[in-house]
Amino acid sequence: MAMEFSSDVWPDWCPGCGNFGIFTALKQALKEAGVEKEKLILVSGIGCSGKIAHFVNVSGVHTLHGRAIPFATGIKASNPTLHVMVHGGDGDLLGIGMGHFVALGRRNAEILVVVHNNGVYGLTKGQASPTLALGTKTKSQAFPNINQAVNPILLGMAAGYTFLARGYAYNIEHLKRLFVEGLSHRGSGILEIIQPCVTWNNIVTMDWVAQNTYYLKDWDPLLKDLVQANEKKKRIMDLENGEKKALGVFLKDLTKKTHAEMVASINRAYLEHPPAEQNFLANGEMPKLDINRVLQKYSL
Ligand SMILES: Cc1ncc(C[n+]2csc(CCOP(=O)(O)OP(=O)(O)O)c2C)c(N)n1
Ligand code: SF4
Ligand SMILES: [Mg+2]
Repeated sequence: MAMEFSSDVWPDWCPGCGNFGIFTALKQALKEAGVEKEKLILVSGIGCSGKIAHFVNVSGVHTLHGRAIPFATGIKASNPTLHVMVHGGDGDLLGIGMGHFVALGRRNAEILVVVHNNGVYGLTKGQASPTLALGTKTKSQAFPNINQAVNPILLGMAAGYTFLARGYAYNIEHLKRLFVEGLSHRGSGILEIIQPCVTWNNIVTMDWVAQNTYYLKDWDPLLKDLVQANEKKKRIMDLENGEKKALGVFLKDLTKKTHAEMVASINRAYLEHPPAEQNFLANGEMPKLDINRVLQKYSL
């Protein structure tokens, strides 16, 4: 099932890694949502999480540490008909890439940012990441964490993201629904996923998640009217200040224009003739670039 979205690259995450759950839920969601492979671009950063771009059989870029969002923003801006999603680790998106994380919320470009939140820098052997709670000591740290944690949902809300959700890597059915909803949202979205790292984070385990999370019930994420905005945001802050972490869709804000609509408001030709469909002329002629030579040079 959903095998058509598996590439022929072997997923080499550690056995039991939460990334497998994310991978499975994503493939099922793409199938259920009827996403055309050719229309989806998956952009990832550097980290264990970033490898997912090789494993999903869609177009993708495995880019630089912290720079997946600007890559994705450029792709979406040059061709607004594409579906674009970003996958990155908590270190990638909220450490080195935090400036870009905030900038995307301000733009409301239609990009879903998937935060693989494992509380550590998994690929580089388990250092504390920006989402690790103050005072936590995982097995690769000499001392408990002395820094306050960043909350991706609250930071995303402050930055202006219009879709906010949190899932859990091992609840594939629930996570699949979050992916489907996030992919259909018209605006910048964050899907934070609690992703156990079985090798380095011995604190956020399946037992920890069972005891410290709950599923949102009777919660309406829709925001259609600016008058309700402050009340809705205050309620999300109250949820996030609770002792346990809520799982589900917090916000689906339909009050803001998308980045593409904003660009079109200052450039009327933009949506009809986006940059990806324009010819690049050099001295009135197409430049003589043989793209096949470039592709041959960099292909395996
Ligand atoms: C510019 C730059 N700085 C540092 C690194 C080293 N580095 C590689 S992955 C990584 C952190 C990975 O942590 P995270 O983003 O949380 O991803 P995870 O491995 O946990 O999925 C770091 C610091 C790098 N590759 N490039
Ligand atoms: S180090 Fe952690 S995050 Fe990386 S593959 Fe292994 S279990 Fe997964
Ligand atoms: Mg991480």
